[in-house]
Amino acid sequence: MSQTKLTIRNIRYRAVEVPMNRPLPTRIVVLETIPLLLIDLETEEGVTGHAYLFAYLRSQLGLMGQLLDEIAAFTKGEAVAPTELFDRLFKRLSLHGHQGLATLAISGFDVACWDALSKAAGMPLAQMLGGTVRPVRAYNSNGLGIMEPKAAADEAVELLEGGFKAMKIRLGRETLDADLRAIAAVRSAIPDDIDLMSDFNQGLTTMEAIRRGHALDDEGLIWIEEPIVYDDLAGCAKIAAEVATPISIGENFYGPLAMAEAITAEAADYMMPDLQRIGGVTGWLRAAALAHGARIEMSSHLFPEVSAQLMTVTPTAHWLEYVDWAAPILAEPLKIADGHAVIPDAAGNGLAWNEDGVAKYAVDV
Ligand code: SMN
Ligand code: MG
Repeated sequence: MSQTKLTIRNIRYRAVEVPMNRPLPTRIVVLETIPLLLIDLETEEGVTGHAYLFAYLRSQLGLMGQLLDEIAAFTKGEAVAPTELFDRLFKRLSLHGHQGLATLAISGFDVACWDALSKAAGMPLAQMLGGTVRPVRAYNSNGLGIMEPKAAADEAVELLEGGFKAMKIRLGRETLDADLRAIAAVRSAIPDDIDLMSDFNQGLTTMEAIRRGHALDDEGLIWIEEPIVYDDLAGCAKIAAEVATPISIGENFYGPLAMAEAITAEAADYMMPDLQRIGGVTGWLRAAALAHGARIEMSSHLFPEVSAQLMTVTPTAHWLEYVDWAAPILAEPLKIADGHAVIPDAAGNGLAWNEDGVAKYAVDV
């Protein structure tokens, strides 16, 4: 049954902390569990929209929940009109600044709104946005943290499962030589036609990034991600100009205008916004238009379930980042076939809760 109009009734949220299949040591932090906030946007018409937010710290979940309470109080009784509400919410929360948790809360709300709309329309989100349900090329990002070469080689072989043709290795060991040895071990363990992305997780200085970048130019990497702190756009631009391997940034853009600034600064060759930082579906669509205008390839960061749907309507879509982190709490974890994400042919954005998993991993915040 399709609904012509939806009215916001309430926002509910629950916190979980799920274990990872493979803990992920990065240059700056070791991830062992994934704290998630599960959002249910309830409407008067009985359609419920879903989204989840990811926090690096469990304590952030409670703060994001408080911001969602504010958003609920502000939008209760309004039509589910995410594009319009997006701008009003940004203005409303501007006193806190546009960056940070407020943007995350707006993004989660926005994703849940679009889910409710596509459910009411009886369409997958991809179709609702004018795209089609089709396989989306993905790279496997479920591992290859900062680890010894032998362990990295073993893990790389595991990451081929699902027919992946690309995977991402985290870099930023004590020495360049240690990174090169890890790359060599991974390369020797997997077929020649597998592409490798890399990620420094902001761990270097500009000059060290240029030095290591030049050495990595012989490695055939698809990209070097976040070599330095995310908001040093001038430093990023310097590295992108010096290093031949494409530089990719974007997971820490808060809202599409942050991406516009990075494009103006020529801060990177590729852009890879993150659904919960760029502003949900609404923010993503605006970012996709910016990337199109600048003729820059755009990849996704985390949130593969909803991002896969969005990649189908992204003119310069490049690579979907695949992680399985939310699988324990999803009724239908995202399927991968032949290295591509399989968008479910069902109404909505693909997120539904596995209540047993949610109960098992529930935490108080
Ligand atoms: C990353 C993201 C989230 C947690 C750890 C590492 C990484 C990535 O930057 O891009 O996957
Ligand atoms: Mg990254």
